[in-house]
Amino acid sequence: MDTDLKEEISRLPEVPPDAAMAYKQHLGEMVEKVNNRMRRRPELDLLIGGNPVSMMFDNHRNHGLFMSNVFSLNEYALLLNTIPWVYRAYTGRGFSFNYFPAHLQTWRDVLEETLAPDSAACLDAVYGWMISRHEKFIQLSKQSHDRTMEPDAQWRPVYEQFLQGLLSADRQASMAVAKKAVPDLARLNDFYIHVVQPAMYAVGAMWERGEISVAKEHLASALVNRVMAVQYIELMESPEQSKGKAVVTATANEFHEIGAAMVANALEADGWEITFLGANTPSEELLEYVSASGFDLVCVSITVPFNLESIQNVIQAIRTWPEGRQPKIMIGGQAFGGYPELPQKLGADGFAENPEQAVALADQWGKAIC
Ligand code: B12
Repeated sequence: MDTDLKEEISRLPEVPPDAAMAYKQHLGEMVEKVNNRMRRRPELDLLIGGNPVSMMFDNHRNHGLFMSNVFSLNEYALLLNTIPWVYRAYTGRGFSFNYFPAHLQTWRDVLEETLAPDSAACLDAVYGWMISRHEKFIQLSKQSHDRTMEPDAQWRPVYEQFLQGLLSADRQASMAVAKKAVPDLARLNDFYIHVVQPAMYAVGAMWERGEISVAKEHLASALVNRVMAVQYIELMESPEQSKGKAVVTATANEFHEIGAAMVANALEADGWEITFLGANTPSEELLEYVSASGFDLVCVSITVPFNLESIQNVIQAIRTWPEGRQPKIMIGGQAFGGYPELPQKLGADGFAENPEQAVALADQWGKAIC
């Protein structure tokens, strides 16, 4: 993280809860206004590099959600990784760097017009700061990608073959690599952490640079899901004795589910009774389900920072339950990369970086639960 920027954001005004709430409440309306103003700009085609206008609308929606999280959590550090990423991802697809100050200035105008002056003023200071650091964010966006993962030397050949299989849509080759590398459950977590995870990060980096299409990325995800399903069916055994009941899911609006599935499978292999809910479980539904079924452990995955607030809401709701009925809450996923203090700030009992750590932490808690 850039130290000068880190210093600067520490001086930005803290957003009062009512201003954060006003931003959230008016979000739909503000996105609409920003979309309408931006689409009318005569130089739009140049700004968005001839891309469909829906791609720009997507960014406005994601930007609004993200800023809403930044304001509600009062966590400006999130800006420092995310803004360079947004610059890189969109310019990789042909957007001009000039698009960013243009849309941020439009947000400023819309904020001023939509919110009460007090609320608008402190949020405006943050937007003003983002615009003033445009050149710096361009520079940062051109630096190395932070979302790649160097595979362990021992696993590199398997990783390379697996990645090749994914990129060339070769189902049989991917399956064969997985079968050979994971003859039994003991190798499963290593395969997840040293092969599948870096391979999917590489796929993501290629997508981010505009080197592969969304279709190719979808295909890689689908293949990984199939490989994991086959491994699950062939290798998973019923435990003799349950270590406890755990539910694993990705939070509301979170469509990334492969990491959560790995955690679910790793815990199940370790003897936990697992309910895996997959992606995008609405918070209210999750709370109802956990409350009705009496789980010992709730594991939630978050990849994109604009979904952080939803897990905070879930945690806060669980904390109001009678003590004996409160499950342990473990969180994980890429949204926490570079923010070690965030899981605690959100109120979770613990954070784990990967399935291996998740198993170790759950086992540590399990002893206390049982
Ligand atoms: C596949 C993919 C998708 C698929 C997901 C399909 C699926 N079935 O899961 C789809 C197409 C849905 C998708 C959508 C989007 N994606 Co996407 N996606 C990816 C990609 C290429 C791979 C994700 C993955 O499976 N990684 C592998 C897993 C194993 O890694 P992991 O999640 O980190 O999990 C490990 C740990 O974090 C941990 N862990 C994970 N969860 C948990 C939970 C607990 C409890 C614990 C203890 C541990 C733990 O354990 C895992 C194993 O070690 C990534 C690239 C990347 N870097 O991951 C981009 C990526 C995550 N996506 C990205 C983006 C931007 C998006 C979109 C916003 C794009 C858009 N404009 O619409 C949307 C978001 C939609 C939404 N609301 O969620 C960006 C995020 C950047 C950022 N700064 O936030 C990435 C990084 C791509 C990139 N390089 O730019 N995506």
